Amino acid sequence: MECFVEQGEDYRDCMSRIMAKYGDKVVPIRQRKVRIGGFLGFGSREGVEVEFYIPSYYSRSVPQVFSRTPQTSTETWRSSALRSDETRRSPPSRPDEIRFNPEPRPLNSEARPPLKADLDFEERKGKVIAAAGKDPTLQLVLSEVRSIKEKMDAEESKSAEEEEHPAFARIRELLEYNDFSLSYSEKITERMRKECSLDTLDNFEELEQKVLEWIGEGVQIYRGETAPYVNRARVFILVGPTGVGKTTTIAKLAAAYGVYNQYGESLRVRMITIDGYRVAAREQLEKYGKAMEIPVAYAATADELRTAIALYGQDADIVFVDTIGKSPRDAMKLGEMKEFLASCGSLSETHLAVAATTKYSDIKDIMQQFAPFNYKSVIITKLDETKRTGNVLSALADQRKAVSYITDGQSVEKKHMHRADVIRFLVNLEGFRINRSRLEKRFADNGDADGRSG
Ligand SMILES: Nc1nc2c(ncn2[C@@H]2O[C@H](COP(=O)(O)OP(=O)(O)OP(=O)(O)O)[C@@H](O)[C@H]2O)c(=O)[nH]1
Ligand SMILES: [Mg+2]
Repeated sequence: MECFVEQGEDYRDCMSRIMAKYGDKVVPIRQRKVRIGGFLGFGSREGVEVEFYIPSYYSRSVPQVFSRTPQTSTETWRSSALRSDETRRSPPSRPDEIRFNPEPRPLNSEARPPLKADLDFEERKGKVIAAAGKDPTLQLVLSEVRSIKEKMDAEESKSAEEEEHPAFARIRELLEYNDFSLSYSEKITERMRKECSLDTLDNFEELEQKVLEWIGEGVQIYRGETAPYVNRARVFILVGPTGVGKTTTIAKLAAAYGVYNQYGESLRVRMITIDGYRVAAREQLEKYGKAMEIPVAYAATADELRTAIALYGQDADIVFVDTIGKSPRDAMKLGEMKEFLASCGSLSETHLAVAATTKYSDIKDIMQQFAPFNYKSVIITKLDETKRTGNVLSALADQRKAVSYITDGQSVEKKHMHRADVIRFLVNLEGFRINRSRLEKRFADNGDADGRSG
C-alpha cells in the first residue's frame, strides 16, 4: 500500500485537492501543521499536510489516477504524491486513526457493504421520491417518464410481433382480402399461435386447409324443424332491410318447395304479403304466384293476416310471408311490424334476409336491430354480386347465427336458390388453395339446411 501527502492552506483545502486528483476513495491517515512556500525560510507560511492512502482495490480499478503525473501548483504548493522512501509510510495500525476497514474487497461486489456515498445516494433518492409526491411539477415529470416507458414497452412488443412467422401476415392478408372483420382475423391468428407447430406454419398449403376448416367450423347451418307439422302449416316469415331481395326470395322458396320439388318433397305452398306500403309490392308477388300457380293473399291489417294464416293453414304445408322492407335504424317501425306479425301465431318462424354485398359493420347492426324478431336463421342474398363473403361469415360467427339459404341471381330459377352449406362458402373464398375432397370429408354432414325435407 502506498501512502501520499498533500499540502494546502488548511485541512479542507488539502482534501479538496486530494479528491480533485484521486477521487473520493482516499483514506486520510493523519494531518500536521507545516511551513510551506517561501525561499530559504523567508516568505513561508503556515499550512497543513495531509497524509493519506488509497485502498488497493480502488487503486486497481482506477489506475489512470496513478498513471497521471500529479499536478502540483506552481511555486506555492509542493508536489503531493511523493514516492520517495521517506514519504512512503506504512498505514497506521491504530484503528481510531484509520477509521476505515482496510480489508480489501473487490469493487462493485454484491457483498460490498454500503459505502457512505451509497447511503448518501439512497438518502437523496428517498428525498426526491418523497418530494415528487408533493411537487406537481415532479409528478408531471414522473408521469411523462412513465408514459415514455409504456410507449417503449409497446414498441418492444410490436417489434416482437413483427418478428412473428411470415405465415401470420399471409393468412391475415388472405382474410382481409376476403373482407373478414379484423376481430375475426385476430381470432384466427390467435388460434394459429396456439395450435400450429412450426412445421405447419412452414407448410403454407397445410396451414390454408387448417384455416379453411376453422372458418367452416364457425358456420352454423340452420336445419329447420325436424318434427313433422301435424294439422298445421309451417309459417315462414322473411324480414330484412329494404331492397335486399325479400320478395324475390319468397318467390324462389315457393318455387323450390312448390314447383321444382328442389328438396325432394313436393309441398303445398301459399304466399302472403303484408307490403301495401311500397308501390306495386303486392303486384310483384301476385305476378310470381300467378306464374307458379301458387295462391297469394294480401293482408293490410293484423286481423286480415290472422284470417289469411288460418285459411291457408287448413290446406297448405307451408305459408311464406313477405314483409315490408324496414330500415334497421327505424326501431319504432320495426316494433310496429313485430306486433303486426304476431298475428301469424306463436308457432310461426321468422328469418332474416341480408345481402352479401352489405359491409360487415352494417350486417352486424342489422342483425342486432332485428334481434327482437327472434329470427331463426339468416338468408344471404345476392351472393352473385360479390366474390368476398368474409363480411357475412364474420358477422354470422360473431352473432352466433345460423344461415339457412343463399341466393345468387335475380330470376326465380332453381339455379339461384340454394340451401346453405359450409363447403359452398369455403370454396368461394378468394385466394385460398382449396382441397375440396378434404373439406368434403371434414364437413360431410353440413349440407342439409332444411329439416322438413330431410
Ligand atoms: N343479383 C341478385 N339480385 C337479386 C337477388 N335477389 C333479389 N335481387 C334483386 O334485388 C332487387 C330487389 O329485390 P326485391 O325482392 O324486390 O327486394 P325486397 O327486399 O323485397 O325489397 P323491398 O320490398 O323494397 O324492401 C331486385 O332487382 C331483384 O331482382 C339475388 O340473389 N341476386
Ligand atoms: Mg319486397
